[in-house]
Amino acid sequence: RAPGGTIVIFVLGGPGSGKGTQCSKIVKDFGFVHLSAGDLLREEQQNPNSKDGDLIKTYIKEGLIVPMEITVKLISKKMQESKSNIFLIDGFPRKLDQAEFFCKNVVEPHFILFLDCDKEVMKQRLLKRGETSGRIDDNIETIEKRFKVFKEESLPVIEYFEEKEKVHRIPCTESPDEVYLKIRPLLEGLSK
Ligand code: UP5
Ligand code: MG
Repeated sequence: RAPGGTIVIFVLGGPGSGKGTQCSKIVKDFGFVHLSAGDLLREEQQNPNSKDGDLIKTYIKEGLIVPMEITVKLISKKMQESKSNIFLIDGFPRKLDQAEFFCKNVVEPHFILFLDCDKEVMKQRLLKRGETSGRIDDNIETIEKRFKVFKEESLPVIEYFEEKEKVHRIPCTESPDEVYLKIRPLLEGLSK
């Protein structure tokens, strides 16, 4: 537990691995605050007063990682505004420098949930979701780019935290409920 009592859990995994789905289940049972970096960026992109909207849109459409100043600012603001002290940060950090920056300047994570999912399974989930999601990155061209960026830029983040012995690897090709059964016990000891 960091000074001030803040607990941060990073929920990481490839595109479509089920980060959002599992975080919703955790919120329902434990009441932690769920901060999806992707959702925060999409919200900012749609804010007409934001100067970063066009940039965010371009990066998301290309499956690229938005410069971290923008993302860290959005996450930190939500953390400061919250009365809660246990946060699930979903889909961030996505790059080694982001992980190092956040650990040094915001807080060290309590642990990492790494949703480890087969690429073909993730691809089928995203294509299916793309039929109705309206997300500009749920198309086959962008999905392939997201996989490449995940492998090249985001997997090193998992390795970085593995060296610190902070990673719980959760296989997640089974149903959402079955995956959640493996996650739930890891959270039971944490109190608000
Ligand atoms: N589904 C989920 N679990 C299932 C299961 N066990 N069995 C069967 N189906 C399952 O799930 C995806 C779909 O699969 C859903 O239809 C779900 O019902 C089904 P979801 O829970 O949404 O998976 P998630 O891992 O959250 O997938 P998401 O698409 O959100 O992951 P990404 O990491 O690709 O997207 P994110 O929103 O985090 O980021 C989008 C973009 O924003 C990035 O590509 C990047 O451009 C930008 N970004 C940054 O630049 N910086 C950041 O820090 C974060 C994002
Ligand atoms: Mg998500």
